Amino acid sequence: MVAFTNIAVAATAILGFASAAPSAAPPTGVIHRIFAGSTTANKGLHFEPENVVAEIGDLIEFHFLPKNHTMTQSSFDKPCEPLAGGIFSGFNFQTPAGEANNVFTFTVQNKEPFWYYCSQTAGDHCQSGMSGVINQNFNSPNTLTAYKAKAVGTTTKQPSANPLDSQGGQIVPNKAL
Ligand SMILES: *[C@@H]1O[C@H](CO)[C@@H](O)[C@H](O)[C@H]1NC(C)=O
Ligand SMILES: [Cu+2]
Repeated sequence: MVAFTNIAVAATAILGFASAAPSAAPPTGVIHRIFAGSTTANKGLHFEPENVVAEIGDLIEFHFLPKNHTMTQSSFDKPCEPLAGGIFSGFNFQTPAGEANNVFTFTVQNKEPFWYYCSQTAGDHCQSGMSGVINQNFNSPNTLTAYKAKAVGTTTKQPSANPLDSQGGQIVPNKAL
């Protein structure tokens, strides 16, 4: 059991090195704050701002509003489905009122469009339009509007067996509180 765990850890380390390491890009110092949830738009099922342009090395910081949202990376082609190895906040940010105590952050590693959604199934958040994009290609038909249209009628899939498991980013205290 111990040996197996060690092998798993080593494999993760090697994979992390072979692909883009999460902290590879030198930080620019620019922070983009995105709110998961809303007090005004779409009955709360909304990321604000939902369409962000960011540079490599910029920090993305998700702040969570009521009640129980996630940030889950997907592909454009499969809305409401986690991207294998993608970034996931986990269900770690429940809050009855105001911002959650922690935020979820990661650094932008490339200029490829980064599609994401909320994987809360109670209330079908993704199908209801709770999705967003970082670095949409504005010359492509792959728009956020198209993503949302495609999301309708899908079934949300969860990224992992344990809903609290996050990956690809960091859970850190919310300095805005
Ligand atoms: C938040 O939602 C997830 C997924 O539906 C669920 O597993 C978890 O228990 C919820 N947390 C709270 C505090 O309601
Ligand atoms: Cu949500």
